[in-house]
Amino acid sequence: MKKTVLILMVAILSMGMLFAQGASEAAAKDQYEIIILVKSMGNGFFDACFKGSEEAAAELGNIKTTYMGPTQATAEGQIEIIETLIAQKVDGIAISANDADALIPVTKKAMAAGIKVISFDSGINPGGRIVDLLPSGAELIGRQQIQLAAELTGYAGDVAVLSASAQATNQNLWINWMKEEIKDSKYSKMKLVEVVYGDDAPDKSYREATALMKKYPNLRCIICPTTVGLLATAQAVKDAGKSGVVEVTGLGLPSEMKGYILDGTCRQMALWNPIDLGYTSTYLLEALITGKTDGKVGSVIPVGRMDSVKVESDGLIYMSTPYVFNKDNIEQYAAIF
Ligand code: RAM
Repeated sequence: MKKTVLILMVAILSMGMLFAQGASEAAAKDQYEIIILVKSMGNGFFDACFKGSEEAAAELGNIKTTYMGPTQATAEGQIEIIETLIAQKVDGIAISANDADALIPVTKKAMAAGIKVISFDSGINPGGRIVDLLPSGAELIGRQQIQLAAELTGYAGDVAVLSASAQATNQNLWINWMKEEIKDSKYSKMKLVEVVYGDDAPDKSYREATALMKKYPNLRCIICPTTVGLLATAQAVKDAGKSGVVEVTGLGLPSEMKGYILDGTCRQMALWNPIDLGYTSTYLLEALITGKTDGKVGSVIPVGRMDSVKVESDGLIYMSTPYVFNKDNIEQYAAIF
């Protein structure tokens, strides 16, 4: 009887050891495969994010990073890609989400399969990712967009917003804060007439900007909280011969917008460093995959040359404040991103 118990115990113990060994083997691969899954391909902002991811991967030495995204900025396109990544058993995915909720079932499935999932730039709601890396607080970004427009228009006139897709998490949060900011009495002579969506597609954004100018003959400013929308709008306004009549501002890539900043079509705009965003996302994924962190609220996670980040409530991580670009500093930044 005693002997049977002993044999059973030995068997259970060695099974446990086997499992433990299996787990530690899985955690100690030479190279981990991560994916930077963006809203859509062909967007210079995300190209810069991926540059940062490659930089981090080279520093870390144990990460192979791959750049992916649908052709159009839709949740469906991203869901399809995530399904294939689950089948491929990648180790981690950093997603700039086309929808805060629609991706949750598939990212939950990925996490249940052992894949570390984070969102960056445009978030997935809690439950669908471990942490969400934000460039800055949404309030700061949104309020600043109205302030930039007010300075350009002398605090007066009709303004419109040309956004990315209607479901984009990040733009929608920023636009909500823009609507809050413009309620302040100092903007009483400014009116937000409409929000339109260019879907982060250059041609659709151009058409929407042109339509806004036709629909609102007294339009004084178009605010574009999207790098794709801003570039297309600057083009549309310039082509319409309305530079200086319809002011253009928003969030823009210095390298793409330099010409329009210098010719006065877009006299000021804001953005953060997308290279740093991709770099930090990659460090975060590596730390989660190798078990250096569990990403729980309160964790402080080292992120290479970006020092460290702290996980705040709801798993949110904030980077720094956006830069403001104008003709005096654009050349310097255009050379970087
Ligand atoms: C576009 C994308 C991205 C956003 C930037 C500002 O490139 O919509 O998500 O962060 O603009």
